[in-house]
Amino acid sequence: MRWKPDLSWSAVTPRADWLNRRQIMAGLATLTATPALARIEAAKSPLSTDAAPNSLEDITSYNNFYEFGFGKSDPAAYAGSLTTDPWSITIDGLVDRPGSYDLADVMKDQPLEERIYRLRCVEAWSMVVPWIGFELAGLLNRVGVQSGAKYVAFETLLRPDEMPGQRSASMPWPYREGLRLDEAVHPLTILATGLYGDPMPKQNGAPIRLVVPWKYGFKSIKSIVRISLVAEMPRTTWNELQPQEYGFYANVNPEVDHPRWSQASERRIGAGLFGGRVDTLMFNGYAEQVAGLYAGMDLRTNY
Ligand SMILES: Nc1nc2c(c(=O)[nH]1)N[C@H]1C(S)=C(S)[C@@H](COP(=O)(O)O)O[C@H]1N2
Ligand SMILES: [Mo]
Repeated sequence: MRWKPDLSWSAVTPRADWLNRRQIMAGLATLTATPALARIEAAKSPLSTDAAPNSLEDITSYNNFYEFGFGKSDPAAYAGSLTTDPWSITIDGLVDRPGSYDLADVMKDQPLEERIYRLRCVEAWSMVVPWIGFELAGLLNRVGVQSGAKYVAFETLLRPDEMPGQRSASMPWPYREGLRLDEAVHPLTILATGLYGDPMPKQNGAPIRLVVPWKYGFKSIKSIVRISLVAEMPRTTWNELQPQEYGFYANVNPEVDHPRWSQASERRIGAGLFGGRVDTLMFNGYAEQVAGLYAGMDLRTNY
């Protein structure tokens, strides 16, 4: 986002203040005790793009994860201190089986697939990422969605001890996002738990994050701890901060410019300073699969 918070946490909090001794020791222990990460078995999917994925280096060094700072390299520098095990997700609202589920339970019986998707940030840069994940629809089926549910709301972990950005009030925490129910159960919508065949790097939203490839990247909320089935359109972080700039739908649309910049093209990260500009595609190239979700809607007013 080009939106500037009035007070950036990094300007007021020297790193040493929040990286305390306990965290340093815990970090060292994990470093020495963790064996090589197990590779994840995942089936290939016809829903993957055949575009060349970005390098692991690009994907893990150029990130937006404001809980760790506003700079693109802040998440890689600071997310290492995030404890992602144990992890549980509260599933509540209009569901038959609400509760607090362990990550392993959330993933139980959900077939993991590799999904190579384009990721288009509203700031007009993009990447191609080989996610590992499962369809959100599978999880929603398992918990039983009740008939009054129209939307799905998501929340990121709130843990200022480990997420230094959350010590600044420049954004309302926790980060929140939401989807309409039909968007949430679309087969392209996944909960991703890894990429490049390994568990999710922390800067990319470990241990589990949403990926909705036809929407601007800010919809793809990271490090999820709550999923709520609700009747009304839920509040979402960027819409709340700048409603004229960030709508609830946030479908990638080259014809509807952001108030402060064009959305007609994008800079493909890693493609070099001069070679990297490509045209932005309607629904980020997924129009064939998702345009029907918006039949009859004015996409200029429902941006
Ligand atoms: N919790 C949380 N989720 C988030 C963000 C964030 O700041 N906090 N940034 C969003 C934005 S703007 C983008 S473009 C993508 C970036 O995902 P990546 O860093 O894995 O490329 O994550 C999205 N999810
Ligand atoms: Mo973004």
